[in-house]
Amino acid sequence: MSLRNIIIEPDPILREKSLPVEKVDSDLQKLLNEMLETMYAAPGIGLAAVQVGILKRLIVIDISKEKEKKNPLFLINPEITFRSEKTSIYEEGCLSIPGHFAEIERPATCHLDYVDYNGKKKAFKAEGLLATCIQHEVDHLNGVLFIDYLSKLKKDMIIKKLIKQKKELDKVIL
Ligand code: GNR
Ligand code: NI
Repeated sequence: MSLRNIIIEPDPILREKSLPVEKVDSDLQKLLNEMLETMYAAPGIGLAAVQVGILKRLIVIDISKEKEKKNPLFLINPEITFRSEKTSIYEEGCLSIPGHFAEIERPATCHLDYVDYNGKKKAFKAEGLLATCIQHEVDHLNGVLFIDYLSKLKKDMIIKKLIKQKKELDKVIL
């Protein structure tokens, strides 16, 4: 099992729209498993394929707490079919925007159609942190990041810091 590298903003790949998956085969399942291990290692509660440089509509999520049993979700071609009027606010972070967090308001509940790990069409209703996480991940598949919901001033400040961090990293590696 190999871990994948997580792409950090700013990177044009993160702004691309991911493409639907045509079929679920063992290569795709291997990628999903590597995404899950990469997410657990980070650690994070969700990961979209684009964050490891693959423009496919694939998401892994596990919002279980440390002491609880793991509860991985593999979501292929996820489509949000309903968003509630009622909203909720969560402090969001993103593995592609390390070290930055912000309160983001989103629909409190959503309904999701998707294809599961075995290629079967499924649907469920989500609320709470799961609903927020699903919307955060589906945004990734459309090239959207949580900082896009902040004021231009806050967003620019975060991007500036990320660019600086990348430059510092380059120095260390050289
Ligand atoms: O690890 C993550 N935590 C998180 C917290 C609140 C709302 C969304 C998330 S997703 C994030 C991992 C990530 O970047 N997924 O794309
Ligand atoms: Ni993210």
